[in-house]
Amino acid sequence: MAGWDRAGSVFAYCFILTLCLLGGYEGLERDQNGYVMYCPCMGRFGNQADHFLGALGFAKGLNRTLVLPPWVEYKPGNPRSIQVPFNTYFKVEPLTKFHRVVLMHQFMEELGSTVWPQEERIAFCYVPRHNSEGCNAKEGNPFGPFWDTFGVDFVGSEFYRGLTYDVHYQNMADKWSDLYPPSKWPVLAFTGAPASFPVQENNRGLHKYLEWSDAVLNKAKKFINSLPYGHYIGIHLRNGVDWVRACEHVHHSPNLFAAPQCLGYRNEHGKATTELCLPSFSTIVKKLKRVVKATGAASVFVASDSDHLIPELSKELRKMKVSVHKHEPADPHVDLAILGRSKHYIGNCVSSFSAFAKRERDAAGFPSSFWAFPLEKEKSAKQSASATRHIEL
Ligand code: GFB
Repeated sequence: MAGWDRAGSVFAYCFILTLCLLGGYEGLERDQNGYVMYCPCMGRFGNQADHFLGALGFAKGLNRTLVLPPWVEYKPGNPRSIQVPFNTYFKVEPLTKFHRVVLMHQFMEELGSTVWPQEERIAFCYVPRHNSEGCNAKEGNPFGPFWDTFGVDFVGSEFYRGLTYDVHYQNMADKWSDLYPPSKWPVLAFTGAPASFPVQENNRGLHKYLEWSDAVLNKAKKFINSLPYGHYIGIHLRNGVDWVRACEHVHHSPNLFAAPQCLGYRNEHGKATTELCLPSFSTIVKKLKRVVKATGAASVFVASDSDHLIPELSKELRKMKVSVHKHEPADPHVDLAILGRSKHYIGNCVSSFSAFAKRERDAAGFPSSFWAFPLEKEKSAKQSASATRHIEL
């Protein structure tokens, strides 16, 4: 996917200018209540989407317009992140049903120099970063490339120690407004997302305002139409090497990454297990067969960052006359849109990528479940050892 390059900027500028001349467009009006701006500088798509919902809730709580940041992507071998305009993947209009938003490039082109003059560009962070006295908002990748995309340099730092992003909590929104009134601070520009990870429970429902762009949706629909006639089940297999390594820490992190989506935010439904994070092939086959049987599905769609297990799953489901498919070329957003539209979805509870499809389906009232959940008690090492001895006897 192409980034926000020079040709794109020139084209957009000409397009907006033509609209102004033909349609009497008078440009963006300044929001006197101010703006929230941030760099989605942590993680990949799943993490950024969690943060986006939090930032949307935060901007609403503060009654400031949310500046929609581009999505930050990384290409192997490229030392600088690529910034993909927000509306490449999502429509802007549905978000406005919840709150005021503006695309970042539009804000910078039309209001950047007046609302947020260069000499007033202050970076917000909780505490100083990188052993320095300031936010160092442009230090490292993707921080520098992100702000460079819009020609932003900061002249100072502001630490908001003592304040949190939880505007659902007591009078936190008032505290922000008292300390940073929009008349004096028209733009709160955050070094990272003003949101927690994983997404706070209160903000999960905001997902209903995230609708795929036509470009993503059309690719997903084309693929769905190519599947055999009948229902399909969508499954997410997160099994790349980064994930295998991450799952090794599951016992020390009982609510790792997105795990609260099934375990509860206070581990009400148990602690993360290895099977929950990295389900074995037998766990996958057992659950998949059960769901296929219950729904009468004709096919299975597999989304994966690494091994789709197509031959292995096809073999297991042959007797049930169910075929197994993946989308090519690999495209994370199209994969998610296809998962979001299946008859039933089985995701990985720990993965924030999986969590995106679960939230989209929850908003639409579609059913989903997770690998290895509800939890079965994992055998302790002692029990397994004694079981092995027993078999040997
Ligand atoms: O989205 P994400 O933060 O989810 O990062 P997790 C995983 C990335 O892997 C996605 C790719 O953004 C995609 O680029 N990916 C994962 C996939 N699943 C699929 C898939 O089904 N199809 C395609 N096409 N691509 C965690 C991070 O990833 O992984 C943590 O949250 C950490 O920060 C950990 O990096 C190791 O939550 O799954």
